[in-house]
Amino acid sequence: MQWGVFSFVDNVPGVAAALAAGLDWVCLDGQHGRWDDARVLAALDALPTGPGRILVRVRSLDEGLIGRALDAGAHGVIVPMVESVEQAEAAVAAVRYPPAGSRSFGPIATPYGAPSDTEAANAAVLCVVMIETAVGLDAVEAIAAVPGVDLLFVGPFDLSLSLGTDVDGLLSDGAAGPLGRVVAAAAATGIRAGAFAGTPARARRMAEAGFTFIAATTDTDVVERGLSAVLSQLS
Ligand code: 3PY
Ligand code: MG
Repeated sequence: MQWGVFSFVDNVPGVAAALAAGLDWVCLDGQHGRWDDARVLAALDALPTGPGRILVRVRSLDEGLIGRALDAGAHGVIVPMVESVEQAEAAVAAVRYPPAGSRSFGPIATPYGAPSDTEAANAAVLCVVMIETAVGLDAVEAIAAVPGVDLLFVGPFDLSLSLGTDVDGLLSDGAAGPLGRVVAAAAATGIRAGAFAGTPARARRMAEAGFTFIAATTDTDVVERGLSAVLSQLS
Protein backbone atom coordinates (compact mmCIF):
# COMPACT_ATOMS: atom_id res chain seq x y z
CA MET A 1 0.00 0.00 0.00
CA GLN A 2 1.21 3.49 -0.84
CA TRP A 3 -0.48 6.23 1.16
CA GLY A 4 -0.32 9.76 -0.14
CA VAL A 5 -1.59 13.26 0.42
CA PHE A 6 -2.79 15.89 -2.01
CA SER A 7 -1.38 19.34 -1.43
CA PHE A 8 -3.75 22.09 -2.53
CA VAL A 9 -2.04 24.99 -0.78
CA ASP A 10 1.34 26.00 -2.18
CA ASN A 11 3.12 25.54 1.12
CA VAL A 12 6.60 24.04 0.74
CA PRO A 13 7.25 23.40 4.47
CA GLY A 14 3.86 21.64 4.62
CA VAL A 15 4.94 19.27 1.85
CA ALA A 16 8.28 18.68 3.58
CA ALA A 17 6.38 17.88 6.80
CA ALA A 18 4.16 15.37 4.98
CA LEU A 19 7.22 13.61 3.60
CA ALA A 20 8.98 13.68 6.97
CA ALA A 21 5.87 12.15 8.56
CA GLY A 22 6.36 9.08 6.37
CA LEU A 23 3.76 9.51 3.64
CA ASP A 24 4.77 7.46 0.59
CA TRP A 25 3.93 10.26 -1.80
CA VAL A 26 2.75 13.83 -1.99
CA CYS A 27 0.96 15.34 -4.96
CA LEU A 28 1.38 19.03 -5.72
CA ASP A 29 -1.98 19.79 -7.29
CA GLY A 30 -1.59 22.07 -10.30
CA GLN A 31 -5.15 21.43 -11.48
CA HIS A 32 -7.37 22.43 -8.55
CA GLY A 33 -4.72 23.54 -6.06
CA ARG A 34 -2.62 26.69 -5.82
CA TRP A 35 0.45 25.06 -7.36
CA ASP A 36 1.16 26.93 -10.56
CA ASP A 37 4.17 26.15 -12.71
CA ALA A 38 6.49 28.62 -10.97
CA ARG A 39 5.56 27.40 -7.49
CA VAL A 40 6.01 23.77 -8.51
CA LEU A 41 9.51 24.53 -9.82
CA ALA A 42 10.48 26.50 -6.71
CA ALA A 43 9.18 23.71 -4.43
CA LEU A 44 11.08 21.01 -6.29
CA ASP A 45 14.26 23.06 -5.95
CA ALA A 46 13.70 23.48 -2.22
CA LEU A 47 12.38 20.10 -1.07
CA PRO A 48 14.84 17.59 0.35
CA THR A 49 15.16 14.25 -1.42
CA GLY A 50 14.08 11.22 0.56
CA PRO A 51 12.11 8.02 0.24
CA GLY A 52 8.78 9.78 -0.37
CA ARG A 53 7.81 10.51 -3.96
CA ILE A 54 6.77 13.96 -5.11
CA LEU A 55 4.22 13.89 -7.91
CA VAL A 56 2.68 16.80 -9.78
CA ARG A 57 -0.88 16.83 -11.02
CA VAL A 58 -0.64 18.97 -14.12
CA ARG A 59 -3.65 21.09 -14.94
CA SER A 60 -4.27 19.20 -18.20
CA LEU A 61 -2.61 16.83 -20.65
CA ASP A 62 0.07 19.34 -21.61
CA GLU A 63 3.47 18.02 -22.68
CA GLY A 64 5.16 21.32 -21.85
CA LEU A 65 3.96 21.34 -18.24
CA ILE A 66 4.69 17.63 -17.85
CA GLY A 67 8.25 18.09 -19.13
CA ARG A 68 8.89 21.09 -16.87
CA ALA A 69 7.70 19.27 -13.75
CA LEU A 70 9.86 16.24 -14.54
CA ASP A 71 12.89 18.36 -15.48
CA ALA A 72 12.62 20.01 -12.08
CA GLY A 73 12.80 16.62 -10.38
CA ALA A 74 9.20 15.41 -9.90
CA HIS A 75 9.07 11.64 -9.57
CA GLY A 76 6.01 11.45 -11.74
CA VAL A 77 2.94 13.22 -13.00
CA ILE A 78 -0.78 12.69 -12.56
CA VAL A 79 -2.69 13.58 -15.72
CA PRO A 80 -6.36 14.46 -15.21
CA MET A 81 -9.35 13.50 -17.37
CA VAL A 82 -7.76 10.81 -19.55
CA GLU A 83 -10.51 9.35 -21.71
CA SER A 84 -8.91 7.38 -24.53
CA VAL A 85 -5.97 5.26 -25.62
CA GLU A 86 -4.72 8.22 -27.68
CA GLN A 87 -4.68 10.49 -24.63
CA ALA A 88 -2.98 7.82 -22.52
CA GLU A 89 -0.37 7.39 -25.25
CA ALA A 90 0.18 11.16 -25.35
CA ALA A 91 0.68 11.18 -21.56
CA VAL A 92 3.25 8.38 -21.78
CA ALA A 93 5.02 10.13 -24.67
CA ALA A 94 5.29 13.35 -22.63
CA VAL A 95 6.66 11.47 -19.60
CA ARG A 96 9.26 9.25 -21.28
CA TYR A 97 12.29 9.97 -23.45
CA PRO A 98 12.73 8.19 -26.79
CA PRO A 99 12.43 5.40 -27.69
CA ALA A 100 9.64 4.91 -25.12
CA GLY A 101 8.19 8.38 -25.70
CA SER A 102 9.00 11.82 -27.04
CA ARG A 103 9.96 13.80 -23.93
CA SER A 104 12.41 16.55 -24.77
CA PHE A 105 15.81 16.36 -23.07
CA GLY A 106 16.83 19.51 -21.18
CA PRO A 107 20.35 19.09 -19.84
CA ILE A 108 20.30 22.56 -18.30
CA ALA A 109 17.75 21.30 -15.76
CA THR A 110 19.84 18.35 -14.61
CA PRO A 111 21.49 20.10 -11.64
CA TYR A 112 18.04 20.63 -10.16
CA GLY A 113 17.21 16.97 -10.01
CA ALA A 114 16.39 15.49 -13.41
CA PRO A 115 18.52 12.41 -14.05
CA SER A 116 20.79 12.82 -17.07
CA ASP A 117 20.57 9.09 -17.81
CA THR A 118 17.47 8.94 -19.96
CA GLU A 119 17.01 5.19 -19.53
CA ALA A 120 17.14 5.50 -15.75
CA ALA A 121 14.73 8.43 -15.90
CA ASN A 122 12.29 6.43 -18.03
CA ALA A 123 12.43 3.54 -15.59
CA ALA A 124 12.03 5.67 -12.46
CA VAL A 125 9.29 8.08 -13.46
CA LEU A 126 5.60 7.39 -12.83
CA CYS A 127 2.97 8.07 -15.47
CA VAL A 128 -0.36 8.22 -13.68
CA VAL A 129 -3.52 8.70 -15.70
CA MET A 130 -6.79 9.70 -14.10
CA ILE A 131 -9.98 7.82 -14.83
CA GLU A 132 -12.70 10.23 -13.86
CA THR A 133 -15.32 10.37 -16.59
CA ALA A 134 -17.86 7.91 -18.00
CA VAL A 135 -15.96 8.03 -21.31
CA GLY A 136 -12.66 7.23 -19.59
CA LEU A 137 -14.31 4.41 -17.67
CA ASP A 138 -15.64 2.91 -20.89
CA ALA A 139 -12.08 2.79 -22.25
CA VAL A 140 -10.39 1.80 -18.99
CA GLU A 141 -9.31 -1.71 -20.04
CA ALA A 142 -7.68 -0.33 -23.22
CA ILE A 143 -6.08 2.57 -21.32
CA ALA A 144 -4.63 0.15 -18.75
CA ALA A 145 -3.03 -1.80 -21.60
CA VAL A 146 -1.14 1.21 -23.02
CA PRO A 147 2.58 0.49 -22.53
CA GLY A 148 4.09 2.99 -20.13
CA VAL A 149 0.95 3.74 -18.16
CA ASP A 150 2.04 2.90 -14.61
CA LEU A 151 -1.07 3.59 -12.63
CA LEU A 152 -4.80 4.24 -13.10
CA PHE A 153 -5.97 6.87 -10.62
CA VAL A 154 -9.65 7.44 -9.96
CA GLY A 155 -10.97 10.92 -9.30
CA PRO A 156 -14.18 9.90 -7.51
CA PHE A 157 -15.67 13.38 -7.46
CA ASP A 158 -15.50 13.92 -11.20
CA LEU A 159 -16.34 10.28 -11.90
CA SER A 160 -19.45 10.35 -9.74
CA LEU A 161 -20.55 13.64 -11.34
CA SER A 162 -20.06 12.18 -14.78
CA LEU A 163 -21.99 9.01 -13.88
CA GLY A 164 -24.80 10.91 -12.16
CA THR A 165 -24.12 9.51 -8.70
CA ASP A 166 -22.06 10.61 -5.69
CA VAL A 167 -18.87 9.40 -4.06
CA ASP A 168 -20.72 7.34 -1.44
CA GLY A 169 -22.78 5.78 -4.21
CA LEU A 170 -19.60 4.84 -6.07
CA LEU A 171 -18.11 3.35 -2.92
CA SER A 172 -21.24 1.32 -2.24
CA ASP A 173 -21.35 -0.23 -5.71
CA GLY A 174 -18.71 -2.83 -4.86
CA ALA A 175 -16.64 -4.98 -7.18
CA ALA A 176 -19.32 -4.99 -9.90
CA GLY A 177 -19.39 -1.19 -10.01
CA PRO A 178 -17.13 1.43 -11.63
CA LEU A 179 -14.45 1.31 -8.92
CA GLY A 180 -14.24 -2.47 -9.17
CA ARG A 181 -13.94 -2.15 -12.93
CA VAL A 182 -10.91 0.16 -12.61
CA VAL A 183 -9.25 -2.13 -10.05
CA ALA A 184 -9.83 -5.15 -12.32
CA ALA A 185 -8.52 -3.33 -15.41
CA ALA A 186 -5.30 -2.44 -13.59
CA ALA A 187 -4.89 -5.97 -12.23
CA ALA A 188 -5.40 -7.45 -15.70
CA THR A 189 -2.36 -5.60 -17.05
CA GLY A 190 -0.27 -5.79 -13.88
CA ILE A 191 -0.32 -2.09 -13.00
CA ARG A 192 -1.50 -0.35 -9.85
CA ALA A 193 -4.92 1.20 -9.23
CA GLY A 194 -5.04 4.32 -7.10
CA ALA A 195 -7.67 6.77 -6.01
CA PHE A 196 -8.24 10.12 -4.40
CA ALA A 197 -10.01 9.71 -1.06
CA GLY A 198 -9.33 12.97 0.75
CA THR A 199 -10.32 11.72 4.20
CA PRO A 200 -9.10 8.74 6.22
CA ALA A 201 -12.61 7.19 6.38
CA ARG A 202 -12.97 7.22 2.60
CA ALA A 203 -9.35 6.08 2.25
CA ARG A 204 -10.13 2.92 4.22
CA ARG A 205 -13.09 2.21 1.95
CA MET A 206 -10.93 2.76 -1.14
CA ALA A 207 -8.40 0.30 0.27
CA GLU A 208 -11.20 -2.25 0.84
CA ALA A 209 -12.24 -1.71 -2.79
CA GLY A 210 -8.77 -2.86 -3.88
CA PHE A 211 -6.90 0.40 -4.48
CA THR A 212 -3.26 0.40 -3.41
CA PHE A 213 -2.17 4.00 -4.08
CA ILE A 214 -4.49 6.29 -2.17
CA ALA A 215 -4.59 9.99 -1.38
CA ALA A 216 -5.71 9.50 2.20
CA THR A 217 -5.99 13.17 3.02
CA THR A 218 -5.25 16.70 1.84
CA ASP A 219 -3.28 19.49 3.42
CA THR A 220 -6.46 21.47 4.06
CA ASP A 221 -8.17 18.41 5.61
CA VAL A 222 -5.20 17.95 7.95
CA VAL A 223 -5.34 21.57 9.14
CA GLU A 224 -9.09 21.33 9.72
CA ARG A 225 -8.77 18.08 11.69
CA GLY A 226 -5.83 19.40 13.68
CA LEU A 227 -7.62 22.59 14.63
CA SER A 228 -10.81 20.70 15.54
CA ALA A 229 -8.72 18.49 17.83
CA VAL A 230 -7.15 21.56 19.42
CA LEU A 231 -10.54 23.24 19.92
CA SER A 232 -12.00 20.11 21.49
CA GLN A 233 -9.17 20.13 24.03
CA LEU A 234 -9.92 23.74 24.95
CA SER A 235 -13.63 23.39 25.65
C1 3PY B 1 -11.70 13.96 -8.34
O1 3PY B 1 -12.19 13.32 -7.39
O2 3PY B 1 -12.30 14.21 -9.39
C2 3PY B 1 -10.34 14.46 -8.24
O3 3PY B 1 -9.78 14.86 -9.23
C3 3PY B 1 -9.70 14.50 -6.90
O4 3PY B 1 -8.85 15.60 -6.76
MG1 MG C 1 -11.04 15.33 -10.82
